[in-house]
Amino acid sequence: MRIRRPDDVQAGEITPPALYLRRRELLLGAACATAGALLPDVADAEAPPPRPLPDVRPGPFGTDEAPTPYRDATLYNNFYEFGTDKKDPMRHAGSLRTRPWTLSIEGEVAKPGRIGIEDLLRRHPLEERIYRLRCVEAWSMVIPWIGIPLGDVLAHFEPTSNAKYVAFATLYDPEQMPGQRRGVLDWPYVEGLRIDEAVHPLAILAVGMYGRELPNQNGAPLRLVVPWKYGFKSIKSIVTIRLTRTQPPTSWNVSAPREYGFYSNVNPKVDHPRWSQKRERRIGEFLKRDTLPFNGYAEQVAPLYAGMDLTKNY
Ligand SMILES: Nc1nc2c(c(=O)[nH]1)N[C@H]1C(S)=C(S)[C@@H](COP(=O)(O)O)O[C@H]1N2
Ligand SMILES: [Mo]
Repeated sequence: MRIRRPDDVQAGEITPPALYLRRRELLLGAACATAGALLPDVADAEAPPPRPLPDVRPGPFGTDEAPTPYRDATLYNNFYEFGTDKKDPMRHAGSLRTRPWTLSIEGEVAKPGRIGIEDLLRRHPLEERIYRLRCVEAWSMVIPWIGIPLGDVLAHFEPTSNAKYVAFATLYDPEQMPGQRRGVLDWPYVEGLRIDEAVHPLAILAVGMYGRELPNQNGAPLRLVVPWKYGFKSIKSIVTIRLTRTQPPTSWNVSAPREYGFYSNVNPKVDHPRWSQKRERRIGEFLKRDTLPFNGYAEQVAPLYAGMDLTKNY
């Protein structure tokens, strides 16, 4: 497993966007051709793939592993706002209205403000990052995300020197998100990062995947992707980002503090109290594979945790 770094990418390797998107169409086409093999209820509930995102350039830090088929990445999801079954988000997330959508940036910033999703897309160039997503439940996927470095988004609002952490919140609207009528988690879903983690160049706000906008079940129109942390840190359908002086609460830590810590770095040496984190099953594969420290991104992110005991700060 090899992580590509920016300087690894040869000029000739960079596919022109038009060609690139056509390649994605083929990928999607091939994936959709297997639809007939599915249970009818699943096939019926499936929304058509969202709109293509133009002008996406290849970003740094991708993996050269094969992406998970689009269909698997869009019907095996965790998004408790739409139910706790893996297929619930695909079945029910159609009720989420992703336009208009406003992101609010608050707290320890010199210029707090709100920005609409379309303006955000106009303001920042879009990059593709092929990253693994490793769930705490010991499955993983490889997703060609499209996004914006989180640090670039934050910079526009000018974080103050008091900004030590970044807190994120998902939309709270039980009418659009029927799972919020049930007490499985405290709503809205919240997550947090330390500021140095948030501005690390690997952390992105994703607005698309597989050459297209995000499907609702994957966290449209805007979600966090922090590839060296367990999947649950990648909060979906974000409406608020708040810079704070103190460590913010995170949904899974609040619900089960013994099982989920604030850091949640992928760590094969720290087992979940109820199961091992040493291996993982790549969705679509049969045999398990070894889980890598920091999900394979140790070279880039291990220095962020120098001197910390990661068995205590799990
Ligand atoms: N708002 C919200 N964000 C969320 C979740 C959720 O239930 N609600 N689930 C998390 C978990 S546990 C995982 S593994 C990933 C799954 O992302 P995917 O469905 O796109 O694979 O989303 C994370 N983000
Ligand atoms: Mo997860």
